[in-house]
Amino acid sequence: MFALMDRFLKNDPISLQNDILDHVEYTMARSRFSFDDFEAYQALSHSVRDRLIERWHDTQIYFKRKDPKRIYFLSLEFLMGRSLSNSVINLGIRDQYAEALSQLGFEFEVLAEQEGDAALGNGGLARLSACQMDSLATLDYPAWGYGLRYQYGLFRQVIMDGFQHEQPDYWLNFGNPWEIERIHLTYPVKFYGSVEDETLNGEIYKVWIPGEMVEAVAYDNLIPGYGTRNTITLRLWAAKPSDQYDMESYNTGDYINAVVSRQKAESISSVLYPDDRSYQGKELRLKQQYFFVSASVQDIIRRFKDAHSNFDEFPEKVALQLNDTHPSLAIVEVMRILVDEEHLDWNKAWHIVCQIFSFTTHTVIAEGLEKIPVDLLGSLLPRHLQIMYEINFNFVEELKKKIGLDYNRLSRMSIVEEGAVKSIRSANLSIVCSHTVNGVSRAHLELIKANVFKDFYELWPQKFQYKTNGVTQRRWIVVSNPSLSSLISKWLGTEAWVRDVELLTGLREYAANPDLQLEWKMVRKVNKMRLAEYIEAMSGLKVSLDAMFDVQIKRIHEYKRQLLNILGIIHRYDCIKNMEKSDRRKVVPRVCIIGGKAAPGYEIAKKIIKLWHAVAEKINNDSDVGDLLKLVFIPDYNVSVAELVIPGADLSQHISTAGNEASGTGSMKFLMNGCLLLATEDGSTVEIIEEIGVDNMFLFGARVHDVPVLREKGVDLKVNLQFARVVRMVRDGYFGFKDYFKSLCDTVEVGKDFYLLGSDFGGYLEAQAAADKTFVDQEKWTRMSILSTAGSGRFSSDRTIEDYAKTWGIEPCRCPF
Ligand code: 26Q
Repeated sequence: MFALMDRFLKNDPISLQNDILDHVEYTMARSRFSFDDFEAYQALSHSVRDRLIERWHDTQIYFKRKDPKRIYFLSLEFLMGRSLSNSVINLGIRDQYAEALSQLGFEFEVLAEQEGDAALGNGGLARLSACQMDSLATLDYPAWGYGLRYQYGLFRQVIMDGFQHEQPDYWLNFGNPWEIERIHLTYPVKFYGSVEDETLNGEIYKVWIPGEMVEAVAYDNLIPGYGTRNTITLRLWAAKPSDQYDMESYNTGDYINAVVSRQKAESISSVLYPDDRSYQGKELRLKQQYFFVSASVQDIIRRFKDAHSNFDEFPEKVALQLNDTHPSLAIVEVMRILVDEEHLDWNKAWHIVCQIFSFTTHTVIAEGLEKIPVDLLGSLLPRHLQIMYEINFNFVEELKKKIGLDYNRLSRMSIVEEGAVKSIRSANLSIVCSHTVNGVSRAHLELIKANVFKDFYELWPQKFQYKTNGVTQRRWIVVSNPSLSSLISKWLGTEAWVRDVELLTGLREYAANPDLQLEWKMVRKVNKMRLAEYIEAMSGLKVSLDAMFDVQIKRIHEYKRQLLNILGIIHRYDCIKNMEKSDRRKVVPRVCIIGGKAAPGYEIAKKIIKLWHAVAEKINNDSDVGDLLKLVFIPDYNVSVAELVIPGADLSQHISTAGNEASGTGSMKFLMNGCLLLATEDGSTVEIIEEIGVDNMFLFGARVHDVPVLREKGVDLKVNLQFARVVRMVRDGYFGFKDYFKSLCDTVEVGKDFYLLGSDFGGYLEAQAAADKTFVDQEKWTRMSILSTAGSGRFSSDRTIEDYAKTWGIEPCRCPF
């Protein structure tokens, strides 16, 4: 054993330096005497990767030996962001690397900036998957993530004349040191074709004769835990042409066309779909879903069969988590393999399936639920459609026994939706076949119980649970805000909070301590400075550090109400303009920062982006205003931009119309960093209020139960003069582009204001005024800021994962070396 231990890579600065130089020379094929920052970053990454591989091997061998029940997390999206800093921090060797590099004349932080983001996801759901992988590794759970290795991640956002333009994200162009290509780890994935009967030993089985076959190749991304040797796998699949299947086409003599058509296989994993429900029913999207699900399920069953011969043990060894309905075909794929390929009796296979799946929904509204047209499914996956019909037939028969012949209810609950376009309801399939249905916050569970899944809740109340989302404090404090991290450790006298985040509550007793307050303010100021430098480098705009940095960063969506933010800013501007010059001294200066992408086909969201720019153009160039109000748009918002912006924010806005945000996780990152929240009582905010108290944030707006009443009643604009006035300014072309903004203004007219901007406007302005008033009292503000961080522990993804672990029935399996 000791001889083996000796083989481990060493982590002292000299050994690290030698490793980096070896990678410069032998991996990058550059001279060790001359290499630039990017080459240094690549060599550094390879040296880190070597260390990850060592731990990963040990972990995988240990898991194999112990054979615990495993959790397989299936998600079509993972927003991992950058890997370098996170990896070295979790490995516990950041300082050693920094020293090694400084002796070579490089700065760790500068090299870390060379890395591009892995943006294989849209927003909340995808970043949640990434945070949960970090927690699964840190908490020693035997877990695998499965997803798709898109060649192009989420589109890059470029702003031209204030308009959003989309460009492809060529994230793999400069290589990706963080993945391990496993060319021999492949599975065939079938499409199209027909289903035939085959008789074997007197039994009739279904056989799917495919019309097309592609190969799924595994790319492993290693996820290190913090404070543990455990390192788990995020396995992403890429599509490649299949060798075996295509031999035929070469024999036809048309060699060139055969090669070209084979290359089409790769398009399956080529591009991530932006979050836009109008993309539903697209064949490529369905192909992506099945491709990744089929490869993952084959891999999971192969691993099970390596150690077991009896499928009765499957539920004791395997748990599958469906991240929204996107991977719901996994249910049918498991059924298909068990029945058609493993030749299990249908009832036995069904019994197994019902014990292994747990489903999480991230949606609030019925329109957001996924549907697959039956025609499309029948052509692409003929056998799966048959299996779905059979599952549905059995389900509806059982249901009739329970609820009788209530045809309206039966048709609402059916997996198959009859209608103009006959479709499969992925959510119904997922609910019927999963042992647990999870909401992402307490309020979200209440909503789905009362609305979208009411029928199912009444049938199976025990299936419905919630696991409030969380974010990892490793990335969102330690990596992104190292100075706050050190300050917290200093005052708590320990770094243990990095694994045991509840310890942050220990800060509460020092919240009013002048020494901590002083140091806290210093750290926050330095972070603001970093953000101000970024803003200046990006836009040329100089912002004052004395101003309140007020931030709203998230996907642009009507329900998230970036428009409310803009209209509030117009009101503020209007007030400043109409004020006596002498009164302007009393105005609390603000830098209003917004960032986020609009789905390419979402016209209104794109108009919101343009309106921001039009308003910014006017206000930022108005000499009456000066430093009192500045507007900044951060283009191409992504994970690494968030890491920079969040620590520098004083105030952040989470202002969705109540009942629309399933959870929201951005708020949790701001909370951890001591940023005060201005928010509505929506999603997880309700639980944040319980942790930090109403007095520690700025709340406003209609509550969930008020919303239907207000929508019905509408708001009298004669009463709400302020709102009418600011909308009119936009309508009248005060900021230009009068015709272009007309349809946007129409969305908030009386009777059409679905997201209730008009009725919430007064409360919004009051909450903003309360924030101004508090900001002037820096002692109070800093106390609230410390209490925010102190109360953020419940919103760690470590807690979320502990909650899920109970549902999945898994135990930690800690690699002992
Ligand atoms: C659907 C059809 C076709 C193509 C793409 C899609 C698609 C892709 C992504 C639909 C939805 C998504 C993502 C949804 C999402 O991120 N939801 C958010 O999930 C967070 C984590 O639970 C919550 O905090 C947010 O409230 C929720 O909006």
